[in-house]
Amino acid sequence: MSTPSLPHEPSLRPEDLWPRIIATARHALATGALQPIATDCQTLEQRGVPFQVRVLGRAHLKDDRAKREKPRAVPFDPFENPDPDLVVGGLSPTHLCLLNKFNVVEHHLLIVTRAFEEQESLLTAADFEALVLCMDGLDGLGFYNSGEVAGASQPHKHLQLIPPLGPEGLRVPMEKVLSPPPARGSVTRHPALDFAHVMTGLGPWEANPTKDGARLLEAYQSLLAALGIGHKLPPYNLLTTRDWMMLVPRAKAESHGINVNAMGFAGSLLVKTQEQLQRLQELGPLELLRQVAP
Ligand code: B4P
Repeated sequence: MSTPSLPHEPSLRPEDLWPRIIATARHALATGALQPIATDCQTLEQRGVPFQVRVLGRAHLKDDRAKREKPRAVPFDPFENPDPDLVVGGLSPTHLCLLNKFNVVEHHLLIVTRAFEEQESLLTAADFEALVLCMDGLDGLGFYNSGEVAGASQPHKHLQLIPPLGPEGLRVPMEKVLSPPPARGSVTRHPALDFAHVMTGLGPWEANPTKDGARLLEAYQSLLAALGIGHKLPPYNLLTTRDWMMLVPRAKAESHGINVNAMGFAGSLLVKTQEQLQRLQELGPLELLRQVAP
């Protein structure tokens, strides 16, 4: 276990986050540290959800990368000593904010622990406080893929945050059917969504990282309790905005060759080929989500 040897610079302030993201991304593109993955984006509407389906321009996903990269004697942890060109800034004594090196969505953030922690471990007050520090500056979707079956490829603990995907100013396509969010403290299932999930409302955002972090932690614990999950965690995806939180327990990593991570349940899917796109059109996105989270 080691801590990145980055200087403990003053923590990022919410108002500085967006300009820092833009400046870091510009620099990281110039140095080649940032390697965006090009996709074509199409809309596939089902039951009122305008799913965004991104179709890969070239082989670049984890399966393809693994085939091309030389095997390493010791597994490589990209978050142990992150590339300084990708570091947006320090968030707290325990967490850093980085750019996702292989981003599909622009300005995709990773919120990683400075010291190694398992991706499968329970999320803590410190994790949520770091996440809300970023959500204060960027009102998007925060998410967590816990376990390989839930889409995680890196075992070092990392939450993720993406800017609003739309359409029409929505944070994510799924918000088209999720608003208004449930009341704070009430745990529900959305009747139009067939995949396994529970969700809750978060009440008004206070722009106070300690209070908002505590509220997110309380919501997360209530969702785990509603599913009867104790300390032995199954693979799951957690999705959160400033207004609502959803937890999806996972049975399978993929169906019909299409991998699904938390973004799928937000209404954004990624396919590798035109054949997969056609399969998805025949099946319908909600059926794909049901098959990986029955
Ligand atoms: P994980 O939780 O472990 O995995 P993931 O987001 O599902 O991405 P994965 O790595 O499995 O990517 P995939 O090929 O399927 O997150 C780890 C993150 O760390 C990844 O985002 C990875 O890119 C990033 N990372 C790896 N090495 C890094 C380094 N040295 N420095 C900084 N970051 C590093 O998919 C490729 C890309 O497509 C990923 O960015 C993923 O987020 C994105 N993507 C997957 N599904 C998507 C969807 N439905 N819509 C839009 N984008 C999607």
